[in-house]
Amino acid sequence: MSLFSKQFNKVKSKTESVINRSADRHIRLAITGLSGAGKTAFITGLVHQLLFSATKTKDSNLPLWHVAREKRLLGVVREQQPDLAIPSFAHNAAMAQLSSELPRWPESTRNISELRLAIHFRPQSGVRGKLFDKSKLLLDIIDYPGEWLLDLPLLKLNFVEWCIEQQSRIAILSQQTGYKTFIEEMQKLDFASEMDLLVLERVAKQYQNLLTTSVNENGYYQAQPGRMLLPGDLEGSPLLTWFPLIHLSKPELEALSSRAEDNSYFSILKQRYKAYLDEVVKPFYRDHFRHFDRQVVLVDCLSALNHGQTQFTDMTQALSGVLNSFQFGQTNWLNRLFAPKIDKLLFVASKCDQITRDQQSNLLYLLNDMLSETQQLASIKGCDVETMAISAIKVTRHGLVKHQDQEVEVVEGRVDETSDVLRIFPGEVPRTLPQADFWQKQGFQFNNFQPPISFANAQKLQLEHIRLDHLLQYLLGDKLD
Ligand SMILES: Nc1nc2c(ncn2[C@@H]2O[C@H](COP(=O)(O)OP(=O)(O)OP(=O)(O)O)[C@@H](O)[C@H]2O)c(=O)[nH]1
Ligand SMILES: [Mg+2]
Repeated sequence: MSLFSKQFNKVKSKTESVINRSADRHIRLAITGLSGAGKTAFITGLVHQLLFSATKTKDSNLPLWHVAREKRLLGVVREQQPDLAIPSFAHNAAMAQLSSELPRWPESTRNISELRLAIHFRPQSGVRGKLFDKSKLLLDIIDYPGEWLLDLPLLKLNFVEWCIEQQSRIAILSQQTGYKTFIEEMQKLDFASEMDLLVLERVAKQYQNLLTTSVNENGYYQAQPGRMLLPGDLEGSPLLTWFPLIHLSKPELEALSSRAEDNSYFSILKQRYKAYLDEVVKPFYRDHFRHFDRQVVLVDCLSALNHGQTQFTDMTQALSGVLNSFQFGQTNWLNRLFAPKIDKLLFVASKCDQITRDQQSNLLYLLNDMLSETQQLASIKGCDVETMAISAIKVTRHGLVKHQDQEVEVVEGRVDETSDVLRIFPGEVPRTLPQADFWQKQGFQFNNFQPPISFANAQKLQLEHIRLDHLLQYLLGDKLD
């Protein structure tokens, strides 16, 4: 090697290490959404497309992703994740389920998980393009339950204020089985008296059951505290053994607050409420949320429509709750707590392969309408907000059938555990927030399709998607130029 090239390589590697250390070479991409929104399927599909597209020599399966279209993608590999204490995202297990004997969706997940990919690419232009023929972007993908974001408002409320606020949930809680027992038990108790641990645990369990039934069985979305739905390691711990006193008026609660002894039910509930905020809610924002660079929020509008009007309204409100966490420009107390740095926020209507092609733009309009209803988008400062409708793993086929001399769009897929394929017209997606008459007509049923039998035992499963390339260009395009 000549002296010149030695010198040049020295300069080059020095510069490379400087650039490597800059923020541009590393992205923490967080994926969230309420229970069942499609987070696990989304990450599985996205990672699959990334790993797969790097092996394609001919046409890219991600044509709208510039780095792939321009054939600058050199390789994508999984690397060791940076946070050793966070469970790894189970990508291989998810792929194994999709290609099992009877293909099925990956199982529901309960906790935060993470995975790191290294995207090797050829820079296109600019200083980096001139200096290097190869560059690397480290992409950390983090999956966490959206319910965790719904706990944020608790940080602004003390226990009494929170109990009063939870009274607005009585209409929904009272529809759940077990509500009568819960409320009667609370009415019998003197909350100023000495706490009996067994009673406290019993009533807390009843409250947790009300929340889980409302979400898992009756299609509601909001539940506080959010960890009661997905307790993970906290199951049964004092941090999750408490409940709101929704049967007491404000003066009654204030009187309790001033006279209750330290060992009373009231004081212990208050203490546990505070401990939950300090030991569960705040650490999430401090240790995780604060470090995210970009955020995807998945929204399953179709299931919410299936559930009905009150559930759909609940989902819109829950979305507003989720948006709260991103309004850092205005909420200074939040800024002090975790000074977030998210610069792109993407709301995604998921599972759009469940509807006919002509309805997909309606789905996007509907999501936009739900978000503008919350009137919070305008107050998100310093962060680019975008919306899209996608399918991370397309398991249906779209086609046309003749019906009374007209061509009608249909969706074909497997709707149950058998291998039968059905051809369905799922119905129309409303273009705007549905009005009362829409719910009376009920002209739709959006099915949960199963992965096709053709996935079974596939050696090299090649998944299809809808618009993941467009999504990748939005989320990563600027980092791969
Ligand atoms: N047709 C279709 N269905 C999807 C797609 N993504 C998710 N689904 C369906 O939605 C269900 C839930 O998806 P998950 O990925 O498990 O959702 P999640 O947000 O991770 O759910 P939790 O872990 O329970 O919070 C799946 O079991 C599928 O039935 C998609 O792209 N197309
Ligand atoms: Mg999941």
